[in-house]
Amino acid sequence: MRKKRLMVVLFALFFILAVSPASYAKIVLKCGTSTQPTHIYNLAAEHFGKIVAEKSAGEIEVQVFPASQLGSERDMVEGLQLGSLEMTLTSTGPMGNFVPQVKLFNLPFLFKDRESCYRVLDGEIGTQIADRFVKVGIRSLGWYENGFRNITNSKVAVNSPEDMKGIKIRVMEDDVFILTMKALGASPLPMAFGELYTALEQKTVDAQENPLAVIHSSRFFEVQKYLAMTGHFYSPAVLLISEMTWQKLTPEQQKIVSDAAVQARDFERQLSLKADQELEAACKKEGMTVTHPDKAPFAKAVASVYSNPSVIKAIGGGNAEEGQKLIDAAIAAAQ
Ligand code: EAX
Repeated sequence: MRKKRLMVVLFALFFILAVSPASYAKIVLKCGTSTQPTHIYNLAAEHFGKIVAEKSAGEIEVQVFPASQLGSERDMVEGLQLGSLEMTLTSTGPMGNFVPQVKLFNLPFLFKDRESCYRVLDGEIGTQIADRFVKVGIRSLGWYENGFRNITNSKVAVNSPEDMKGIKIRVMEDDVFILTMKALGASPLPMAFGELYTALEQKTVDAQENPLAVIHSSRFFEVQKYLAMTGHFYSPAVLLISEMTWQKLTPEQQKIVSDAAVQARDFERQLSLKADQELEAACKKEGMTVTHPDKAPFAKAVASVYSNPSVIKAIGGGNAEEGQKLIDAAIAAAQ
């Protein structure tokens, strides 16, 4: 009899624990990135996690996994679609494979300065493109920043497009990047970021291009002698959450997550600006030879990318007319 009563009590206890709010399984949002732990993506993702933890009273925990531990940027976005990963902060490098309109932001020399980037990304064009992600199972929580990209290499001080002739350069996995480097006379090789350091070290490629924050945190100065401040692409980043994860959150939790994402975005953009102001000197200090080429001949050399029919069609999601409209609108808004 005693035993029976004990069983009933245990059962009741189990039931209470199973349904009471105190025993809600904590929500863990794993957030993967491709870059090193000290890179601005990871500092921002940690900051985002801190805000979310505070606002949710510990109910939601963000765990950051840097350095391609959870796969390449493309793998991670696929993980979001499958529901095997909750979040990622990624460049737009692989995003054109999911939503072709994103290729718009991969066009060289599209933006004049940071203000122009934010105007386009946070405005109508950026919002409309970000909204398309939901249809493919991912949701944008805001445009973050990777930064203006500069060229590093192990062969020659780059002062003009002519210096790029025959240089083997790693690019992100999108045809707009490939076409741009071909237009400069270089030999582009698309490759995931996680393989890049080794490829530079083993001289599989001579060159790569990335924002200063990536170049410095990845210690590319150990394997690259020359840095040319070309700023040829502005590289946005985007904080993404799996739509499956998003739909499991309550409206209150969704609000906490999306508000924190905006705060962390502003924080990250500040870090990115600071990186651009400080890291050129830091790379010099590490032994890099830095050049500041005139950008006009580079812009002229890559102008053909804008009139490439396959690029225009891709940006329009398979419709050339739509693509041209989007390009024209972006140019107008970016000026
Ligand atoms: O998102 O692949 C790249 O070069 C990216 O700039 C980097 O992974 C940060």
